[in-house]
Amino acid sequence: MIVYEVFIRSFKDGNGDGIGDLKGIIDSMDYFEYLGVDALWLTPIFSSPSFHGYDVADYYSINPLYGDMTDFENLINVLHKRGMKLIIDLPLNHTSILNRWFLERPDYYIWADENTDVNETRPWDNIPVWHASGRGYYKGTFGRCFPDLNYNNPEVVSQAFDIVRFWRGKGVDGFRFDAAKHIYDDHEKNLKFWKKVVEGAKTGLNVAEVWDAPYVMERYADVVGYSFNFTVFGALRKSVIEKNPLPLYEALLLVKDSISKYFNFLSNHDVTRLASDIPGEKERLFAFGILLTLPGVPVIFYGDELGMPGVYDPYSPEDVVDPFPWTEDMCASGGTRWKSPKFARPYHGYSVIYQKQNEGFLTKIKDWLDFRRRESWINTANLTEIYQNEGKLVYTISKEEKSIKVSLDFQSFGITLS
Ligand code: ACG
Repeated sequence: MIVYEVFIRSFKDGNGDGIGDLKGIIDSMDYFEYLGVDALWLTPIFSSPSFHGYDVADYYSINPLYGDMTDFENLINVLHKRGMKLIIDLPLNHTSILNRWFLERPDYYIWADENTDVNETRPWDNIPVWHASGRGYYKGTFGRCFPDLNYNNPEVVSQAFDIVRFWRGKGVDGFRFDAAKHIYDDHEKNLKFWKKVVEGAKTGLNVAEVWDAPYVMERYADVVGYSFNFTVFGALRKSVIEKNPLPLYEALLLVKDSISKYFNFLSNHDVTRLASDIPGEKERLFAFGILLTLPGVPVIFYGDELGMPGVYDPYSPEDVVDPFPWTEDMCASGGTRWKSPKFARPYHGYSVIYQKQNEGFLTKIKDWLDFRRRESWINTANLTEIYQNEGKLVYTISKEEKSIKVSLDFQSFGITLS
């Protein structure tokens, strides 16, 4: 199974307003089939005042810019008919400040009391967590517009369960649980919460977004089904950039026993795109080769298959979600134009059409995608016999009678399978 992350607003416009939408995704089925992906992960689809949608105004709605519930049901039907699955992104930690709960149900949110240090900041980047309002200070880990929900209130917990059941009832195959470690300030409590959520969702294909140490991510994977593999993500890039197998080798040793519980990835909407860190095509193809030979579920961030560049800037996060270049001019029907392309510019050879006609990166990566589709057993394979020396890294992937030895040469960027 291969998963493809679609940032809806930038992907394909189906109704001519220049904004990517659900109908546009339906219109893209042949492309997904060409790539050979088995599941889509859609970034949040709900009503929201932001371009990314991680601040939800109404969990039971479809953002009108992306379509309506009928479009959503159509999308599920079309995907399922083609044998593909749908994972939706669900940010349950916080809502939008415009969610009516924020006005009507203050008890659904977290308010400072006399013991609270309202100058508290996030441990990883010193951004303030508490925000002043006419009703006192409220908590918003991701900023003033993203008030955190209060999961010490049982009503909020049951709201979360209802939301998950509702979307499972619509036919979604699973969820990406956004910011999964932030629900409570305590992993044990979080794990209990997610266990119940997943039971309510009757399992499904679920993945926790927990950007943390490997042993932490692994615990969430055990409960939810999968975790994103931030360990391999960082190490893989470092190894390719530095032409040194050591970072990846060390990362693989840390995650090898649980590798099949991970969604492995090279980029996502929160980081600099692969092509901006690794501009060389040979090196990038090598990175894809590693991704597609590792057990677990490989995830491709839309546009990485074309070598779209994009440098992440937390103050301008839309830089990494440039419009998907279907055509070189980027303004043909279906192209999205809600923002000007900052990095993936027109007439630079990024488009699907250009690459198909000129044997671009897309056609080269296709060989690796086809390989992974043929060898789909790798998803649940074991990773063994990992060693490195003299600029090479070797590992074996095996399952029952099947086995492949993968030799990676970090000097020539060659991959040998035997
Ligand atoms: C998710 C989404 C993201 C979204 C939100 C909010 C959450 O993917 O798009 O933002 O709905 C933290 C959170 C994640 C969050 C990222 C952006 N991602 O935990 O849930 O921020 C450290 C911290 C992590 C932190 C990370 C960020 O521990 O918690 O992620 O830094 O850089 C090693 C360490 C590891 C450390 C890393 C990196 O791996 O083990 O602990 O992680 O190094 O140093 C949305 C929008 C944004 C908008 C935001 C408000 O997409 O544009 O700004 O909302």
